[in-house]
Amino acid sequence: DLHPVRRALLSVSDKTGLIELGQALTARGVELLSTGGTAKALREAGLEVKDVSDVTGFPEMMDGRVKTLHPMVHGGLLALRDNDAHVAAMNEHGIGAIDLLVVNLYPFEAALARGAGYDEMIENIDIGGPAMIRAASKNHLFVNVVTDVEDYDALLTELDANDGQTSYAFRQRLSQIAYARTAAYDAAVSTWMAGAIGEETPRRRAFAGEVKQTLRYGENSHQKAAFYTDGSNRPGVATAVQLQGKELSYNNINDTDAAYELVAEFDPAESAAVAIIKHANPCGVAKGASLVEAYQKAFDCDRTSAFGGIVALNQPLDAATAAKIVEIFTEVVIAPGASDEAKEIFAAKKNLRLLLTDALPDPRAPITAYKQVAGGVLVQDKDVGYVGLDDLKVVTKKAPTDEQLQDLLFAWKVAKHVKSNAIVYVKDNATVGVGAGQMSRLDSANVAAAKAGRMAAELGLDESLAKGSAVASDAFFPFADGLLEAAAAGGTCVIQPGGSMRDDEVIAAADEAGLAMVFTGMRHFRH
Ligand code: 93A
Repeated sequence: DLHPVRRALLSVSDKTGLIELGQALTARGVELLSTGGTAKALREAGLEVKDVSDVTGFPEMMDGRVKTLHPMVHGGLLALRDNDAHVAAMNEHGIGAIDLLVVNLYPFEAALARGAGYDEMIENIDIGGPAMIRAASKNHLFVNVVTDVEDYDALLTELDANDGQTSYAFRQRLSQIAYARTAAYDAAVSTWMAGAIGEETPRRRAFAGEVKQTLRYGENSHQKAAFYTDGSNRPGVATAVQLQGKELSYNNINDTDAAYELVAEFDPAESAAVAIIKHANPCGVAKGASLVEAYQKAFDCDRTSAFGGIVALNQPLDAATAAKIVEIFTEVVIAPGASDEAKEIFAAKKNLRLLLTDALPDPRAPITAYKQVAGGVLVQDKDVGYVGLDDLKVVTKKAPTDEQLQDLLFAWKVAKHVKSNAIVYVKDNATVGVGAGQMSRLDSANVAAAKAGRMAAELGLDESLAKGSAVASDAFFPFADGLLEAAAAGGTCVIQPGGSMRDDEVIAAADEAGLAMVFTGMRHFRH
């Protein structure tokens, strides 16, 4: 199954490593063919190279739209070398076999990232490149196809190990990688178009992704895993720059994303905010007059869980906050920037990972979300639902005060980021109890209350942190029990979607308990 490489076609937009590869192939006696820009670069480096236009007998035309789309090229890539009829056709038409194709495509994703206009995006859609890649990939019985600069070395190693030949298994691997590349490329085009034409329903979407990082393992050590960017270049964990600390793990990335998307709900121009996350759920979220105050308040919600947590800030990390954070063990900190002084403080903590972005994630950006199920994939719009003061409907005799309204809306924003069933107690713009992921709403209310009580004891306070708190429930209370549990824990006002068959019962119970309650008309399930 070894097959020699005698003739190669090189056509690359990204010329990284091209000269070295051209030299290495020439040194191994491989004849080089190339398209315009690639040939020019090779020639300027003193290498001998034949123009594809000389092979096809056609000049590159129509602004380069037609360069390699020709039987002299595609016949050379697709012909089965052990098939008499194919060989006869090659001889009849003077088609030379191409044993190696090296292509990287027009930089569509880079054009997208820099926000190029419609016409420029269209011109960046490569046609000839993918056509050749697909042809070469199909014919991997004989042909090698390299689509990633990172694979140049592997190709040369394979050639040297096999006296200028490659193995079938090697060509199969290259082929598989190549199809992943063209699939991701077309997915990027389709995803871009969906946005460009305002097609917002998540129908007929392809997944566009490029491996950013091969992870050591997945959620557990026996699971293989990788981290993909989606080509959108949106601010967030996928595009953050890591300044220090060990490589991020799968769970780190998941938790960091949860933390950053939550904290981004709070406008940095209005106030500083901090979210601390454990196992993708917040164990403390707070706004503050300063970042360090917000951190302290978030930390005081659940100091036990905050240990080894992931911290997200909605403002650039400053020295005071950095000094406070390093007092306990923290896995990751992510922020929209950091001061030099803050960076210096972190530098002393080698294991602490610091991730910085230029901007916060946009909590309203329309994004498609995927979830795998056995035999299928569920696709939906990301939950970018937003509830403001004007959307609230007071349903109890008692109306919330302005301060209570602030806390209710704060609690609501947090609840959106807590796994259902979510119950969140908030006081003075800080969570004081979070009940996440229980199978009954009553249990979540209990968990949140228990945490608020335990933390109060730890802080040496006589009454639960939840005393006088605002309570958010991500979905309606189906019965009065959960609501009454929240009232018993110290809740004085409630925010919930409403819409239960028993709303009347629940409202009556709220009135009886002296609670003020508002309905949002929107729920935030998160499963
Ligand atoms: O415009 S194309 O779709 N038409 C083609 O026939 C074609 N053949 C190769 N683009 C085409 N290519 C692409 O040109 C390659 O995929 C590569 O990205 C680029 C290399 O052009 P140059 O060698 O002129 O820099």
